[in-house]
Amino acid sequence: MKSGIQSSKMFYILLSIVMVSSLYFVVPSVIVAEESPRTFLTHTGLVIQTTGDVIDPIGYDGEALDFDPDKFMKEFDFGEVTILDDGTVLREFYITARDDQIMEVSPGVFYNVWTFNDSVPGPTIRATEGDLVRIHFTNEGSKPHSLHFHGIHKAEMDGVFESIGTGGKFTYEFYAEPVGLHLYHCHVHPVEEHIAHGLYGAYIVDPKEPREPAEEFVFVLNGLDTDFDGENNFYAANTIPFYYQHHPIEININQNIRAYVVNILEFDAVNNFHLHGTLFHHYPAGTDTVPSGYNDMLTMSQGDRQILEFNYKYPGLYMFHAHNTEFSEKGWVSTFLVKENANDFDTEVEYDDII
Ligand SMILES: [Cu+2]
Repeated sequence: MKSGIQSSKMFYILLSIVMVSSLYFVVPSVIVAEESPRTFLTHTGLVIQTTGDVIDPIGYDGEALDFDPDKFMKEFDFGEVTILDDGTVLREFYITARDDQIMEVSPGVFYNVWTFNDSVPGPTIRATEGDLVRIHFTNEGSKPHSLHFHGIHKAEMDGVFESIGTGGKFTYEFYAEPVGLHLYHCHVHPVEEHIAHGLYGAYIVDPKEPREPAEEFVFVLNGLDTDFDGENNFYAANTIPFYYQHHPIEININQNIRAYVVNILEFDAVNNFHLHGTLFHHYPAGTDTVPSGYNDMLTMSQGDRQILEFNYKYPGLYMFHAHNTEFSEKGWVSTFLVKENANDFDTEVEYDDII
């Protein structure tokens, strides 16, 4: 009898263990939520706490920063123009580096961005071949920074061996050459850290004879390592994951589109760009007048850039994204909304012209 009571006690004890254990599978989030945030030392030396990909900005007291990808993709900085005595066009730009700001890069995800002119990417610098480019650089950050431009220039203007300390200034000067799509970025060691935090931008040198008219967009392909483990948690065109998926870029059918695509993605060896519903002619670094191919896919390593020219034959919503599915599912997915333009369907006029 006694052993019978003990057996039933054991049964109920085992049953209650099984029931409590099964709750883990019913409400695992409750259990995960009880994990204590882990403490990390960030690149900037701040101590922050996080339970995973989402950074709780404890410890950040930097200025909050907003970024508008729609504005960025169509905004070009042509500088302040002066015509010199010999007829040369001088373009002066003012770029300030900071490393103390935070940006909500995705809902609830805060990231300590390092910025050129309060923006990630920095402003798209634009000049015409042969212009004299003068860049007044100021470092208002807590770490040394520099500006390294791709293109043709003197060694002392390369921004690699002379890092500019806190409060320092440096004037970079060079002629805009060659024609094409280039980039600039901070080149202070460890470069990986300075690029991963956002110190880069696009640099366009237009030919003296302008390219054909087109609607122009800049897409800087980048990523965000929000938990500082040396891998990207998010990927994007123009910094904000999934932005152009939720805010389609509106264009018209048969409208000529020119996209300036720069890959600055840190930590991953290659990035890529895939366009749906049409194909593009592409110009590597934009330096040649003859396209290198007609394709809907581009594969680019870090620092690679391409000018793409295309148009859409049919209206509708079309994706463009990384064909690397990990990247697209973590934010590098965008859309064009192609609208009908009545003027493009005036076939009667075309018919009359042929007659
Ligand atoms: Cu830097």
